[in-house]
Amino acid sequence: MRPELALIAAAVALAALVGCGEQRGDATRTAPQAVGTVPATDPRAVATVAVSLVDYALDIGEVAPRVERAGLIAFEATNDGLVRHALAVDGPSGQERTPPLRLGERATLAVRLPAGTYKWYCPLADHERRGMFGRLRVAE
Ligand SMILES: [Cu+2]
Repeated sequence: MRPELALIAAAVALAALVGCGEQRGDATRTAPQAVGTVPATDPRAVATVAVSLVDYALDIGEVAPRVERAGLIAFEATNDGLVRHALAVDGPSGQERTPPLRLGERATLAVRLPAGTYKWYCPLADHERRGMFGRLRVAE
């Protein structure tokens, strides 16, 4: 009787070990990383830049905006103008932009930016030429 019980106990222990191994395997799987528009409260964002879109300028309250840290940056754009506007950032992988926003509408654009200087602007109609553009320095 006793040797049989010991054998059963060993089998149970082995099953538990195998079970643990499978759990470890599941835990190491990584979820796909989302890029683009994410909620403003995204904990992955290293910085948030609030910008007001007006007719016809990007109003951030600074002449040469600078973001202290490189990484995922959340741009919170609010249209405070009378016509439709959007916010675009030319990042390392091309243009990232919000949808067109009406007066009072707001969108958050998350862009992963290494250290450098980037152009941001309103991509609608001739708004960039009319003054809706600027340079954004990141960790420089
Ligand atoms: Cu515009």
